[in-house]
Amino acid sequence: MKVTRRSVLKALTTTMGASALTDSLLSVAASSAPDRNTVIDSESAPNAILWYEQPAAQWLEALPIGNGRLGAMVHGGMDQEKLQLNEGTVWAGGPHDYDSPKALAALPEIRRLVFAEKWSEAQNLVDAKFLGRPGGQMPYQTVGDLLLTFPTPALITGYRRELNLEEAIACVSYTADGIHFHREAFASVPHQVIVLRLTADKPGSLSFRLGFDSPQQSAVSVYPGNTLALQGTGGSAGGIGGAIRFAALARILTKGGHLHADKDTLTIERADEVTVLISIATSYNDYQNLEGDALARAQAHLESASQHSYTNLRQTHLRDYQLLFKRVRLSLGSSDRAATAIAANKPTDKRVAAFQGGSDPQLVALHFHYGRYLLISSSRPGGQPATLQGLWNDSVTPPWGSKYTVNINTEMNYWPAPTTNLLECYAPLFKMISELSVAGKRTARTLYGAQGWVCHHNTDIWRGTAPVDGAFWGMWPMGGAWLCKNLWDHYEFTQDIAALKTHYPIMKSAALFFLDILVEEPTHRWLVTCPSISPENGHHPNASICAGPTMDNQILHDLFGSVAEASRLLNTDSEFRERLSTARKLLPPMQIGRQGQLQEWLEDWDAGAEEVHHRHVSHLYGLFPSSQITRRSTPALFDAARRSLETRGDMATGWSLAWKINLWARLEDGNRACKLLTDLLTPEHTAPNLFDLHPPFQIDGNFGAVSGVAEMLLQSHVGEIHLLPALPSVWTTGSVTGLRARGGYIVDLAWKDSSLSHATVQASISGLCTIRLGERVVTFPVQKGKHYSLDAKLTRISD
Ligand code: FUC
Repeated sequence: MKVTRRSVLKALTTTMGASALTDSLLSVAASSAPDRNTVIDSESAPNAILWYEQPAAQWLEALPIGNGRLGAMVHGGMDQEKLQLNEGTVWAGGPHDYDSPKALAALPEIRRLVFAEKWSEAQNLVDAKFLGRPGGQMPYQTVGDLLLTFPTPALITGYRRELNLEEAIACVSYTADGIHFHREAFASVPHQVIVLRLTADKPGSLSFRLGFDSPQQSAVSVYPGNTLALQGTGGSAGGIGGAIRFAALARILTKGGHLHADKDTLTIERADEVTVLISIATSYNDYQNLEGDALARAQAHLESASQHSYTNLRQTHLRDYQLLFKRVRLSLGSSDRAATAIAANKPTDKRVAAFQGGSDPQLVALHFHYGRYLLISSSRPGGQPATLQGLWNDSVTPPWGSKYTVNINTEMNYWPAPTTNLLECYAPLFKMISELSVAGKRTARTLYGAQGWVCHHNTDIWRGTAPVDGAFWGMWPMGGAWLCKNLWDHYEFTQDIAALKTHYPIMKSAALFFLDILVEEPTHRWLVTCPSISPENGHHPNASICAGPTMDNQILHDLFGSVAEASRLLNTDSEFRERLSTARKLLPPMQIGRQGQLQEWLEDWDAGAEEVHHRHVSHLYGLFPSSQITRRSTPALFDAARRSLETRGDMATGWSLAWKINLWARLEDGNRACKLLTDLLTPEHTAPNLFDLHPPFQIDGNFGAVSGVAEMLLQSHVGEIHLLPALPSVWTTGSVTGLRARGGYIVDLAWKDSSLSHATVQASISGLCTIRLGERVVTFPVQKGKHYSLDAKLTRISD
């Protein structure tokens, strides 16, 4: 289909949800297109399609689809199609209490050893008495593969495999022996099934055998109604028996052809069209209860989806998905149109292989849209939060258990949720935080004799909250406190006081824990955590354990501050608010060390630390995601943070690069942020399917990079909306629509020749709006629901 750019944009406005592209921005965006009258091919729009000329030879080339609960990696083979399947509650183990009964008695001695600087002895004692039982948590696991085996064709031409981010549909098409075949697959939220559709341009051409394969303890059988069933149990790990039961059903619906069943396969011959509906469910009710009937649940979804035509399933899926996806549009234009056109017309794997920054800004835009696609596909109300691999994992023993590492990785997964207008995707995270606030109460009581709740550096589907993986990595009591920042962010971005009221008891209980466990350090009498670590970094050889690392103090500054502010907004708990503000004043201040750096620990140990280039940049939490360090309010700390970041160096694993993109954006250095984005998009850190590589695959880098791009274009953490705070010089022309800013705003903006050309702000509450562009700042009153358009000098051009 040939359409003009303007008609594409116009069409988008009709389906957009909370954000609307205004007519004036529409004209700006349209006029910033290479040529207003140029006809572009919507089917190959380079910012929204990943495509390949060959089937996936390995998992990191396959294309992910997901509905937040069901996930599949589509391989697109010609002899055999493989859909590697996931369901978000298929985990190893079962409900379990990890807390060590020996911990509390050992706590005074651990603290004494830390303050006496006997770090090895303190770590050994944590390992012996304080660590979880077992000392590691349970992994997220694959369900298995659905395999479609086709007769081997003699001659294949015109193969193309793609993932269309506008539609959340993965397609495969080719011509075999003169017949054109097409397959498409999507995961539906409204119908809770994965749908695979096969067609050919000649009737009677579709023949294949359908089977399951799984590494789990499982069995395959044939059910009435052309349905194949895989039923099994999640694995055992760390001495905990596998308790989750799952059922995966695949039903074949055909037009024409013959179907027959063997013991564990279904064979279809000479059909005109085939739809395969895949339904998976488990016995998981919640983290303590596995009494659900997996098969009955899977059958219910299958029966209900079977009542709908393929067209109807597809349309319902599109409506649901596009409501979220189309809220945000990013175009980064090009400084060299000819080069971009050539780069953007290449298959995605070849673009990654050739990527060198300025040469293909549209790949950056594609990566941004893909990151939003991955969040929409892996985190939806009713499902589990995005794990280290989102929803997609082909193993029963994935790296780091593909679980939740809450000393950076899970938080990073959700950085783009508010800024890129995907607040609904927060829902599974908020449910998990709520469950952790219950499970973590037991850990607070058992390990610390404290009130409130705690979660250390990892959690799993069983909501383990005790320290795990060894004292050096796991003795960090701040995971729950950091997660609470997301609850406060939600309020800051939405001003939703009703949601804050729901979240407040969880935040308050997290703060209560720290009021109980903070201790006075002997030198300055500051209130500190002890024992703790600055995540995963040793301040001396083999020693990470310490008291009051900078990150802990920064997180507590935020937690105490946000709980106090929430109690004021909700007009409750005035005495508790007083306790919090007294304790907050006694937290250690951020300190600048001998190299002019922001100190990572209470003592100036940075220069002698075990790894000066360590991937974690924990003490820079104060710069991002927090806003305790800013250019205009804390200039000395701002310079010190930059010094620390420079000393750490650029090169690191995927998620660390992604964090640094956000940090350089907050340092208002767009070119440096862009340099790191370029590093992240090269094959060392980005797989052919654009999954971020730790290596191996970890999705946090995808999400962190989306957040980084948003921070380069728009910031809102100091009570003002800062437009284009870190625009790199290679992004000379571009536009973005639908980003969210704190204070309840939605912002569209466009720029040309590296300067703002136009912005639109939509207010969700009435009040005063402050906007910054460079050194220019304007403030004006806004009314709920109204749009305000500004020109290149921030002059209002219409209300
Ligand atoms: C933390 C990081 C590792 C990895 C793991 C999942 O432990 O230090 O690099 O990302 O989480």
